[in-house]
Amino acid sequence: MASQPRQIFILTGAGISAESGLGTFRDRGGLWARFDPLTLATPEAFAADPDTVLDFYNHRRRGVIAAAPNAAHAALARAEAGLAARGGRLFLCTQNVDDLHERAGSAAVVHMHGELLKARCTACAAVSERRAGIPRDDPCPHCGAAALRPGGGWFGAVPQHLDRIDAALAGSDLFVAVGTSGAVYPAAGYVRQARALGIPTCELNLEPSDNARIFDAARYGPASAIVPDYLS
Ligand code: BV8
Repeated sequence: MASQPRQIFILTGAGISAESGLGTFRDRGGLWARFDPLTLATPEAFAADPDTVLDFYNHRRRGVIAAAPNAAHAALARAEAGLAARGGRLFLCTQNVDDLHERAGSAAVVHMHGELLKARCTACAAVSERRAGIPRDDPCPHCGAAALRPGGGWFGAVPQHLDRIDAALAGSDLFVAVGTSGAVYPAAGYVRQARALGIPTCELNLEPSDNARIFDAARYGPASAIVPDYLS
């Protein structure tokens, strides 16, 4: 990594969890190659067929619980602690809905697309921990309404923490994207935002993403190898 930046903005996608056994979305055999996101990952899909959507997310939740963080997750956790010890900051923004960053030791993780191991109440908007599945008509622990939905962010739903993410990006001196195809907005637009602010950018990915030509630098290979190497 270049001279020691003090404020690093890290955006992660499904590729960082691929070697932990969690599928990606748009690779060959990826989730959206097998399932239609518009029938599973939108508010309309849940309204039309809540049982199918709950089954889909309950199945993925079991996969997350069975998975383990890999060396890329661990390297980011170490880098967060190392930067903080030097008075810097690593801002970790993830599109992922798994908890592998937290289980690897990252203390501050911003889940802009929500979290699979949480449930959101469509009646009172409360978010509750939910490691087990969400049975149909399970009452919300806050208001009692039978209105729980999976905690993952859906297409057409406004991602979370957008203002906080924009502020962190504006204050960064390095932007690094890890394991993301650059296909989904507004996350896919952050590299352009960084460039417009004069912030150096780097892509760490298995192969060039949709946004590859926008990055100043890149390293390609499996995240478990290139992320620890890049951050060392
Ligand atoms: C919204 C649900 C309104 C959770 C997902 C412009 C601006 C704003 C919005 C839009 C816009 N244009 C279009 C939109 C609408 C839409 C969108 O972007 N559509 C796309 C398809 C065109 N966006 C939305 O609907 C978003 N909300 O717009 O609200 C708004 C917005 C802003 C302000 C006000 C209002 C909501 C998007 C959330 C979608 N949710 N899933 C779930 O079920 O998990 S989609 C899915 O895509 C996941 O969330 C995932 O996180 C996200 C991104 O995918 P990636 O993580 O990049 O994964 P992918 O498989 O694509 O790529 C994997 C990469 O890893 C590859 O590059 C691969 O090479 C690499 N890789 C693989 N193995 C490895 C590896 N790299 C390293 N090592 C390896 N071993």
